[in-house]
Amino acid sequence: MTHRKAQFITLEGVEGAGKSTQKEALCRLLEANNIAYIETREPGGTPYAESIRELLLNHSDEAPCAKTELLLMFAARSQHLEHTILPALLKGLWVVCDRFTDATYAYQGGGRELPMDWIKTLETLVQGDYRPDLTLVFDVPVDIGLARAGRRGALDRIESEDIAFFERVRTTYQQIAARDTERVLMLEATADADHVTQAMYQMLSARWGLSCLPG
Ligand code: Z5A
Repeated sequence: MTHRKAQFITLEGVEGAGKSTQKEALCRLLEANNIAYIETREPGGTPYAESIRELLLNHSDEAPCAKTELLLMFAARSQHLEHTILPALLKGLWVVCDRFTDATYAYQGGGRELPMDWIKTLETLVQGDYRPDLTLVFDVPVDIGLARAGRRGALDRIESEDIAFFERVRTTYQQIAARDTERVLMLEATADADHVTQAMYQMLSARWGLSCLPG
């Protein structure tokens, strides 16, 4: 039977893991199953939160320190949750979101090495007990992901970090997936995009009883 309760789905991974590509494929699957949804992203997802995104990602003479970066991620998230995510779910729309709080654990906790309990405290402050229903982590070796992302052109402020930073990000995602197996599904994303899409469709069909699109 098809699962009809509106779901909050997040997509995660290191740069170039293919989140945006697979987000489009996921949306096609929802459409084929007549499921109404919104697409959104973090940081961002409301005009105010998109302004915070610019502050976070643009290069500037004064870069935010790690604590400022962490607080801005949650400031944007608070706005996004209140003005976009929760209203959509209340209307019965599924929410497909490119990154959410797992990215904060991975980038600010893993990458920047800020204490994970700070992130947990802010998560509780901003979200209470609220968590995504499903998180898809696209896992790819850092060098492959960065090579894919690099082909897109100029790198933003966070994309300009070194390899060791992104290795810590990847390891943190792997740890999250190993710990929270009910909510988080990890997909091996080194293969070509169509293979990754088919693996994702099979996982989602099994979870929600959706009809798969033909390959
Ligand atoms: N950030 C943070 O630090 N803390 C937080 O709490 C949050 C975010 C929420 C913005 O993320 C930045 O904010 C991000 C983390 C940080 N920073 N960095 N650095 P974003 O999601 O907006 O941007 P991104 O992570 O840089 O996404 P991305 O580079 O666009 O990656 P992607 O969406 O995973 O990949 P893609 O666009 O689908 O694909 C990239 C290219 O590879 C493209 O040319 C595709 O055609 C190609 N591709 C995709 N899949 C494949 C496969 N399977 N094979 C070959 N080629 C492929």
